[in-house]
Amino acid sequence: MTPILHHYETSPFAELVRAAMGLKRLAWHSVIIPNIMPKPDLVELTGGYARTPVLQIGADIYCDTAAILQALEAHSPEPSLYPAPLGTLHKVMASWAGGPQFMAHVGAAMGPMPEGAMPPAFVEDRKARFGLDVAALGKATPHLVSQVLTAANWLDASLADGRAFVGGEAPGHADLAFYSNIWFVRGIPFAKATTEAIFAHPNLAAWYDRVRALGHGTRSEISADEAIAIAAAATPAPVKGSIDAPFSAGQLVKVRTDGSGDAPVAGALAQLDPTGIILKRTGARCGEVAVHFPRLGQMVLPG
Ligand SMILES: N[C@@H](CCC(=O)N[C@@H](CS)C(=O)NCC(=O)O)C(=O)O
Repeated sequence: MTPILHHYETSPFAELVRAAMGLKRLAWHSVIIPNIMPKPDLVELTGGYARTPVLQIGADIYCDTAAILQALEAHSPEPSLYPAPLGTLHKVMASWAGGPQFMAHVGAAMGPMPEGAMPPAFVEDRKARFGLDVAALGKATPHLVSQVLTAANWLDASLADGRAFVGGEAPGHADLAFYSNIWFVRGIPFAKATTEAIFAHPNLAAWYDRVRALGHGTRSEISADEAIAIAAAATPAPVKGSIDAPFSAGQLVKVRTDGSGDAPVAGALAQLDPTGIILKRTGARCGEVAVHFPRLGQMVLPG
C-alpha cells in the first residue's frame, strides 16, 4: 500500500519525513494540509492530533515523526533508517534534534523576522497553540543562535574524521533530524547571518549536500478526500505489541502530547509498550482507523 504523507512544504518535521522517503527511495502520495487550525480532514483521520506531519498507510495513521519513521522502516526495511553501528541510538539523537534543538532552530530562524513578515493568522495560531510571543522571541534570538551554533560545531566536529554521515557510511534518522533543522533556518532569508555561520563549518556543509542529495523519493499529489476514502476502504493492520499494566486491551483512553495544550485523541487501547501506542477509533468519513503514537513524549490517561 502506498504511504500517504499529510504535510505542508515549509514544515521542518515534514522535510525530515520527505528526506526519509528519499533515503528509502519510496513512491508516496502527498496531501497538502493547512499550516494553521482548523484542519478538519486531518483530524477526521487522527481524532484530534493536528501537528505536522502525519503518515497514513491504508487505515493506519501515524502521528509524530518518531512513529512515522518506525512505520516507514517496517513498510520498507532497506535501506535502513537505523543503520549500524548506531542502530537505535539514531532515535536518541533525533529526539534531541527534534526537541530542544528544534525550538532553538525555529526561534533563531524566525526571531530576526521584521514585524508583519509572518501572516497575522499564523502568529495568532502559534500564540494560541504554542504560546508564541513575537517580542520575547526577538529578545531570545541571540541565545537561540548560540544554541544552534553549538550544535553546528558538534556536528562538524563529529564529521571531522571523514565519515560521510553521523553514524558512518550510511545515512540514518539522526542525519535527517539534524538536516531538517538546518534546512528550516536556511530557507528563511531573514536568518541569512545564522545560515552563513552554520555553513562556515566545512564538514557540516559537505554533509548537508549529501543528505539533500537523498532527495524525496517519488511524490504524487492526491486530495484529502481521496486519502480519507483510502482509509475507509482499508482495515487497520494486525497489532503486534502488548499492553503495559495497569492498562488493559480495549480500555478507553486519551493520548496527548506531554507538556502541550494539544487536543487529546480518544480511543480503545490496542497497544501500549515501549515500541509505541495504538488506539482504535472510528471517524464518520474514514471508518475504523488505528492511530499510532510514539511512547516517548505521549501521556496516556484513562477515559
Ligand atoms: N514531535 C512532533 C512535532 C511536530 C511539530 O511540532 N510540527 C510542527 C510543524 S514543523 C507543527 O505541528 N506546527 C503546527 C502546525 O503545523 O499546525 C514530530 O516529531 O512530528
